[in-house]
Amino acid sequence: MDPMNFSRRNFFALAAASATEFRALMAQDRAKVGMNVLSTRPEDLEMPLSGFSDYITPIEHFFVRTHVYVPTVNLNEWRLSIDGEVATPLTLTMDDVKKLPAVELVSVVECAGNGRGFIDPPVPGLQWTNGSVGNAIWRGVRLADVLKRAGIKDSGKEILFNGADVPLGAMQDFRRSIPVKKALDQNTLLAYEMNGVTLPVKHGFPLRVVAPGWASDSWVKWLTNITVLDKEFDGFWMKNAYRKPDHPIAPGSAMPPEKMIPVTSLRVKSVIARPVDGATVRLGEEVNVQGVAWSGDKGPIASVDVSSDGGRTWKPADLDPRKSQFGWRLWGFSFRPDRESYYNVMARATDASGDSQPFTQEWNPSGYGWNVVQRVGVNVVESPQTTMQGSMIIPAQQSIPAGPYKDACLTCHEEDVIRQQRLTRAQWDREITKMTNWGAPVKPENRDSILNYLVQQFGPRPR
Ligand code: HEC
Ligand SMILES: Nc1nc2c(c(=O)[nH]1)N[C@H]1C(S)=C(S)[C@@H](COP(=O)(O)O)O[C@H]1N2
Ligand SMILES: [Mo]
Repeated sequence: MDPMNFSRRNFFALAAASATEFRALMAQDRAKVGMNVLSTRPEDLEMPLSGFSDYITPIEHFFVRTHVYVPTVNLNEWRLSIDGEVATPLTLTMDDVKKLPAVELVSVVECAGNGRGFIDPPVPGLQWTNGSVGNAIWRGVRLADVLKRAGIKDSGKEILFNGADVPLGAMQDFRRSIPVKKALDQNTLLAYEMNGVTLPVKHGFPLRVVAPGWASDSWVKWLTNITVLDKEFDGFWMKNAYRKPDHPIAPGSAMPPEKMIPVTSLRVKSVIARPVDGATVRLGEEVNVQGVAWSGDKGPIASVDVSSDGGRTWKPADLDPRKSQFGWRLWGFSFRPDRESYYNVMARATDASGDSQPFTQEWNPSGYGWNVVQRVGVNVVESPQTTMQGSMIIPAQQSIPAGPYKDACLTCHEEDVIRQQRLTRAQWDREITKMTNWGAPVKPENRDSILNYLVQQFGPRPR
């Protein structure tokens, strides 16, 4: 299998579909600004910390997560099909969809892997820090209304979604299913607008699933097919990816996917937008701590507490009046340091069920669900010199030697996704197997040298 042929095939498929319309659609999207680029191709973009000062995240700061390249969708040809365990299979145009009652809601969308970059020992995957999350206004129709028109049979248990994106190489198509109960929830939508504009191409034009309170792997973009199944979908993206143990396991150990449970609800969490870690403040000035908090199925944010002394004492933050069941809540807290010192500022959110953020994370093999209490250091001094900026550092691009590694690993994506990893030999060995299964042309006689190179260049962090 030659992955160049695969990527070329995808490229020509795109080009042939309607290059002009695609370019026009992309041009109508707001350009992304100031994002952390985790992968250029397929595109994965992280929102900077400053984005946590907005109640509604502007599209130019909204994170992007794509497993493969963004597909072209021509609205005139686009159809939504509903089939499987239904009384009446349907094929809908966008006009048909828009005839159903329109519903609008504010909801956080957060990637299950948000915060993976903090997990220790490190695990493979995009090394997100805080910003694979955003809060948007979604407008669309209730999935329940669409399903009612088709009529779910008694045998229908799970709703499977597929989008127009095309897999790379031999990887499986990105498809996800959710239980009927979640699908029929009145807040589960099929959205065609985001923040008052047509759903942008990168966010799933023309239609995407909105599953409020759940991690965004279930929020399928570029939706084209809904299939009612009599059981959970058994493809790779349900049975291998997006699963975690249902109990703590030893850090660094592996667990077979069938022993793990699917990622569903988000966990209560808060992020400090400012001050940034390492900021310097003049003695006598107020320190304004500000951020957002959100939660999942267990109920909205009830309170956020802030500590300025490393967790010894806590005081409640002020909550912004703007709130909704699934949106995030802005909060603020000020204190006036009374001496020169390094202040460890922490924020801890609690949801309506009484769940609070943990102080240490239960490790899991794919690094899902990070919600540890965040800490930022604030240096209070008489006369400040400079302000440090805290941000994730991806080492600068080095020149990549021609050879088996380049040929096998740098066709579908760039080296950026590889460079951010810090993995053991065993973890790199599993990554090579995963990529080989997806069609990476790793010749058996080169496998060892590729593995050695990866371990040498991108091995575990020194302890
Ligand atoms: C056939 C195309 C293809 C080839 C060739 C390929 N990859 Fe990938 N790789 C992907 C795709 C697609 C993703 C993104 C998957 C996602 O976003 O979930 C990816 C993601 C990754 C990641 C991020 C972690 C993860 O598992 O998602 C690493 C690390 C990686 N590849 C390493 C490699 C290495 C090392 C090689 C060479 C042995 C290689 N890739 C060759 C398709 C490929
Ligand atoms: N069709 C399709 N839908 C998808 C994905 C994808 O790769 N293909 N990625 C999912 C994941 S893992 C995330 S985190 C969200 C990201 O949504 P966003 O790019 O609009 O922020 O889309 C989800 N929906
Ligand atoms: Mo995700």
